Amino acid sequence: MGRFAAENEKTPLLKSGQTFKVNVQIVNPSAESVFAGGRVKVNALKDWNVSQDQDVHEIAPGNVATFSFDVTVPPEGHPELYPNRIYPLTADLFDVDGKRVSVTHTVVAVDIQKKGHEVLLTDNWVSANMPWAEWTCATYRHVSVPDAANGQEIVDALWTKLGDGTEVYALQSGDRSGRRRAATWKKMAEGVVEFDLKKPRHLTRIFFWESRTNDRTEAPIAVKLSYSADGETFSEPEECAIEWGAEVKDLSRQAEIRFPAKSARYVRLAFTANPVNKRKVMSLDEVWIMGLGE
Ligand SMILES: [Ca+2]
Repeated sequence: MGRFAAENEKTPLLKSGQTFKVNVQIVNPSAESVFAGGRVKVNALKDWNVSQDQDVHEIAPGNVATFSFDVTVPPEGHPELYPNRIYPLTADLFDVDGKRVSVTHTVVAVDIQKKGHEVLLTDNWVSANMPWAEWTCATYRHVSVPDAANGQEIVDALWTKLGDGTEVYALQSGDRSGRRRAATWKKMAEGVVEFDLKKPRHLTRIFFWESRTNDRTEAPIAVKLSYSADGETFSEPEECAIEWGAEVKDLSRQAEIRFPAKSARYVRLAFTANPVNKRKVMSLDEVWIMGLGE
């Protein structure tokens, strides 16, 4: 699971702001030599408080000396604390000359609640790697019906089928090089999709990623947002300009819209194509709907 760790009985699960004891044992494995002593130090990440290094006295052959340290987890809300992560602790042993002669390490986890924190709700391909994501089984569908007789078409590739049969399409999937993982509307002035978050959620923001193309005019220029609790009655559409960021990352740019405080299960997005695109193509790689964790 990469940098994520499931709860594990061998990994202490701590709370933010909590002070806990770390015992470091120093063993002299020699049958003859006395360890002449030195210092022992415990290290943790920045903003984790660790009690001072300690003097180590002589340790006779085969003997064990134990040292107790206090370590304090950063307070709740610290930006470096994430759910489902592990944090390292190391202990260094220095001899009387200050030379590091031994090191050991362990990891601890911190119980961080997602409740009330902004999380990604749309089960995008990045959700597995984002600490602030919550799996919702969100899906989306195309509301627009292309008029084939006039050359209109929607291209949206099925990327994968999950174990429960949920089909994942382009706006929720991709990879670093995946141009195919974009939805494309051809000869359509507007493209409407409707996300279903499976239950009403408190929404905070929405992020868009443009298609990985060199043609910047394929990106939509505006979106009309409307919301629903039941999928039948929608709020009046609110039009928002999509202001694409200046930075191009992996051939694409990102835009963000902040929702007014809003609770909804269904989010309808009506994208406006850029009229200057010569091929009458609009494409979009990814939609991330953010809301408060539960
Ligand atoms: Ca995509």
